[in-house]
Amino acid sequence: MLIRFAKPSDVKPSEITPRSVYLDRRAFLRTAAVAGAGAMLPLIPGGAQAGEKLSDVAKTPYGQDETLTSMMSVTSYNNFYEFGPDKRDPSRHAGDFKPKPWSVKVDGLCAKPGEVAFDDLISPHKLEERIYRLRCVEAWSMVIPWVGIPLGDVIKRFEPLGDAKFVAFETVMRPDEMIGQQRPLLNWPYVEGLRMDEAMNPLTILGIGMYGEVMPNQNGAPVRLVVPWKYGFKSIKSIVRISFVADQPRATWNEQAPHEYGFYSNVNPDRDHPRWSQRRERRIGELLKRDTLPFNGYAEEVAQLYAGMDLINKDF
Ligand SMILES: Nc1nc2c(c(=O)[nH]1)N[C@H]1C(S)=C(S)[C@@H](COP(=O)(O)O)O[C@H]1N2
Ligand SMILES: [Mo]
Repeated sequence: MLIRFAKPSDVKPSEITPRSVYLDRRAFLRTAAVAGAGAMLPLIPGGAQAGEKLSDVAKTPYGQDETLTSMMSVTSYNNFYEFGPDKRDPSRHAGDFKPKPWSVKVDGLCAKPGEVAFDDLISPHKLEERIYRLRCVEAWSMVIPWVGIPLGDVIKRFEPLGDAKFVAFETVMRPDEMIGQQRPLLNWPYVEGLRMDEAMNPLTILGIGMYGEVMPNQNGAPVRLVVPWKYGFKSIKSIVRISFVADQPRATWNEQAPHEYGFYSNVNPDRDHPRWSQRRERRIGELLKRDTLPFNGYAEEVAQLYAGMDLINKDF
């Protein structure tokens, strides 16, 4: 599904960022200025680290034909139960979360395990901007210009062994900074997993930013998974541990309600959630619903990973 490629130097920001985003950003800056003066701030993306810019980000062809969801929506309508179960909770409560310093423990079935500082995890790789659709299991979706690096390139550096069939991920546990973790909303810490070939697929990235800036706290600072063909909950936020394992690892929502949320959770309009249809979705910021596409529109790249599997009844 590769679309026309333009050299990074050919693409001006004005060509890749729809006008609505600029307008929205101006509105954000205005509100932020007012908030700085001490006014109340219902719509401030609280966790945004003052919009620290990321430099040296290569443009890619991914999603160049898409209309971006506004940064305001993406940073104020979130699922991040560590900060509370309401969509507004993360932007309200993530402001005091400290994503620096950060390190990630890499362990399990690999030749080079270790505890890696955030910079050492990321800096050997070239940062890319990729515009991906994110489809939540709750039937809404967004289009987000992520900044990140292919997970597969990172994985290779740790030299996983032949019997490592899955990769397990774990979110940080910090009840002092994450008020949602002070209650048993979920079985903390949040965990997720991918099969090794899913983790190595070129579409899968470790996201460290969005809209050209470092990852806002409410979106999973400083590093999260982005797996665009799966329901949003597979894209685990604020990762502190990556483990190579032989057997299918635990996954938080799958464990919570196995008949509702499968381990694979590939976006699938033909498989209803037991309590609602997955046929259509509402793009945040749009009025009319649109059809949900198999594998969230990425079938060409990933459908072959599931050849012969029962994606409705067993391997959903
Ligand atoms: N640790 C953690 N990761 C998480 C979640 C969460 O509650 N905790 N929510 C998931 C869900 S359901 C979705 S839809 C996406 C939302 O990402 P966004 O807020 O950046 O849009 O994050 C996913 N990652
Ligand atoms: Mo979600």
